[in-house]
Amino acid sequence: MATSTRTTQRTTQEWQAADAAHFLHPFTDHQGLAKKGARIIERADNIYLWDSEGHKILDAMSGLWCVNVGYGQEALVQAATKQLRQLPFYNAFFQTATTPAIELAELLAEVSPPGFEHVFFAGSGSEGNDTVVRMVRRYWDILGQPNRQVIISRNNAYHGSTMAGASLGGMSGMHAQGGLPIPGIQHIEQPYWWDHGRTQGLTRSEFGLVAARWLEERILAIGAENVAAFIGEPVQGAGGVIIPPATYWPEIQRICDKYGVLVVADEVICGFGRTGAWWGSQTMGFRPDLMTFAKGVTSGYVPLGGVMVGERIARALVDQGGEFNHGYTYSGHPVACAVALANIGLIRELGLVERVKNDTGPYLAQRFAELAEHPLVGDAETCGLMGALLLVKNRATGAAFDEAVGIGMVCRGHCFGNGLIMRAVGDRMIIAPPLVITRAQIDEMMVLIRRCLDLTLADAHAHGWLK
Ligand code: PXG
Repeated sequence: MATSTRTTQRTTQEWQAADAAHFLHPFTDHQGLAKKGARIIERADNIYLWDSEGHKILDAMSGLWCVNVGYGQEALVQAATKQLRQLPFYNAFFQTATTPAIELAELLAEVSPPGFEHVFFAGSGSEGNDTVVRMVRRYWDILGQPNRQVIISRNNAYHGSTMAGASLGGMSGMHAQGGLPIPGIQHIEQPYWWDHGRTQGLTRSEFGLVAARWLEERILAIGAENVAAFIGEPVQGAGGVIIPPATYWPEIQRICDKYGVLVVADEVICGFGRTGAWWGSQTMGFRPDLMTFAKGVTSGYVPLGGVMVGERIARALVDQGGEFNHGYTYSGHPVACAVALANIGLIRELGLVERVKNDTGPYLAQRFAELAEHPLVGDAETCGLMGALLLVKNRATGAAFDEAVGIGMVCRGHCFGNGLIMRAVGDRMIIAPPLVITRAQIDEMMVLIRRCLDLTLADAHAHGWLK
């Protein structure tokens, strides 16, 4: 078991006070947090975390969709320390390279679909998507079609929190702060059957085609000669694990091919085995031109992101483009690349992608189908090792709870109180456990989920929220 990494001995309250005094957290209302005090996480092993009060917590979110190989993997620790000693940093700008970056580029090409022979490294998913914006616009410049500027994305997409990432994303709360989106980015409706198809009386597969054709309508409205690319997460993660119908992505591909529009898969969550294939685009049946990655590439042990660059863009950049005036200090950071090499090696050695596809993914689907019978659950869906439970007031009609109830947050509170980390996105309770999770641990997770649903149901009865 890992030893504590704290530098000084303090009580939980002392940590919380120092946290409130100095640490501005991402996406956080700090007044609210200061009243409660942050939960201090001190150590982890496999799929479990321990907080500063000694509570053991089952981490059904893999940190933040990233710890694919689970915590405490010594191979990654060794890879980092070895590289830190040998060469902690060197850049890749001035006609130099480091060996871990070269080897990782080679390995990423190996685990990517045919036609992906090149990679551009960044430090995070957001930076990867900034690279995407610059690269697709540069591509069309090189091809002599500089008018192709517009990138089409979707409502409720998440593509990061930099100016470009937040603009590509379709989160209204993010657009409301800081004058976003930046010019040249447009959004169509998301392929969320429950909200946009079910109520129209469409089957899921009919709806998939309808939702894809919203893209065609938008391309025609803008003029195909002005459209650079379409970007989407194969399965929307932060938006609430929105799994599109199987008909959606192939139709998106057909439309993009028809109008010569580039396809970008944001694989930051779906990549590296999450859906039961190396890439979510493989599970969803489409062939992107670019794939953004981060998170699972290092299982979150150190930060790394980037973009897999498909053949037609790579050929334009390499053969015709001259210098592409873009890059980051940490593009190809040797320590991050060394950890990624060890991580991908471990994913292969443990057969995690196959395990998700053939064993734990189908098992999670089966266990989630049982949860669909719970009185609070209107819909239960999984894709590989991501899953969502939609909490509804009335299963027969699908009627939603009053927004003021915040049923998802009520349920999340019970999760926190019962040793389970599950996220609430609106009324959708979502999970994405580490890919090393076993069937027995899935059973253990199901006991906790069911307990939290039952406690939430009891609250709903007690407070009259079901009326
Ligand atoms: N694309 C996708 C699809 C993501 O999920 C990013 C890009 C940005 O990556 P970085 O490394 O810049 O954070 C993400 C990140 C949530 C949540 O609440 C999800 C993410 C980040 C923070 C919170 O589910 N995904």
